Amino acid sequence: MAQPTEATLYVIPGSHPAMVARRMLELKGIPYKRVDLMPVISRGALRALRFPSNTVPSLKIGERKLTGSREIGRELDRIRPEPPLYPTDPDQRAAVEDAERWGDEVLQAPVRRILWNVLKRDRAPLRSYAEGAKLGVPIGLAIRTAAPIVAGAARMNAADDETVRADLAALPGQLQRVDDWIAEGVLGGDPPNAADLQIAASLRLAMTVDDLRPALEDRPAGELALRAVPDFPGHAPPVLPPAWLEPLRAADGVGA
Ligand SMILES: N[C@@H](CCC(=O)N[C@@H](CS)C(=O)NCC(=O)O)C(=O)O
Repeated sequence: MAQPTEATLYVIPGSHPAMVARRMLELKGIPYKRVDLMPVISRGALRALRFPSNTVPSLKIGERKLTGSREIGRELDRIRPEPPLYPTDPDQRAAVEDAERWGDEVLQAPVRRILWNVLKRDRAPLRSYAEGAKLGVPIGLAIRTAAPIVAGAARMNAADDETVRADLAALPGQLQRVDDWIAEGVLGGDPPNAADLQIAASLRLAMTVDDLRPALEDRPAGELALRAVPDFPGHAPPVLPPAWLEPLRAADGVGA
């Protein structure tokens, strides 16, 4: 079996799919070098490095270059089968792959939009999301000059008020879906599978946002997030309009 010689993971601080790849590498016991990129600027850097696409996570492992949390999960299972990220039973694997796809294609984007909307309102928490990152410039300078990057990222991710308010209204149904998958045994095993990591990273990022945390923390989805992704840097104090959060308050039982 071919063993990876060297692994380098390209991330953006605070990126939830990048956290998926980090946890996969950790669980597999594969040592790697982490390269932190600034959002927006990351696109040009990854293009110049000739990755298949220009988003994070992107991973160079041995001679292979991969982009995408799901692609990375499959490659890591191929080169280092234990512990498996995908079940061997075909039906169980199909269920895990469905949940993983949903985590990538449905849950990731609204959480990303909510965070950029939050940071557009208050840039101060940016520093906390960059904790431990090496951006090539002093963190304080990177943060002080980040206004155009935050504005650009919010625009590129369509983190406008109308979309984010709709995202918040949809979140309770999405949390219920995760709770249901946990009850069915698709999610929540030990060690976590690829879908656990995919979904937990998004929920864990959501839990760094004070406006969202109460809706997550006392339910199976929140427990999964904390277990599968114990450490996620960042903390954003309340900043969203209270009326936008009413659907979440109803879901967490406060004011229901
Ligand atoms: N669905 C992809 C999403 C990748 C993605 O969109 N990553 C974001 C960071 S969370 C990114 O690279 N954005 C580029 C940018 O902000 O310029 C995956 O799971 O790998």
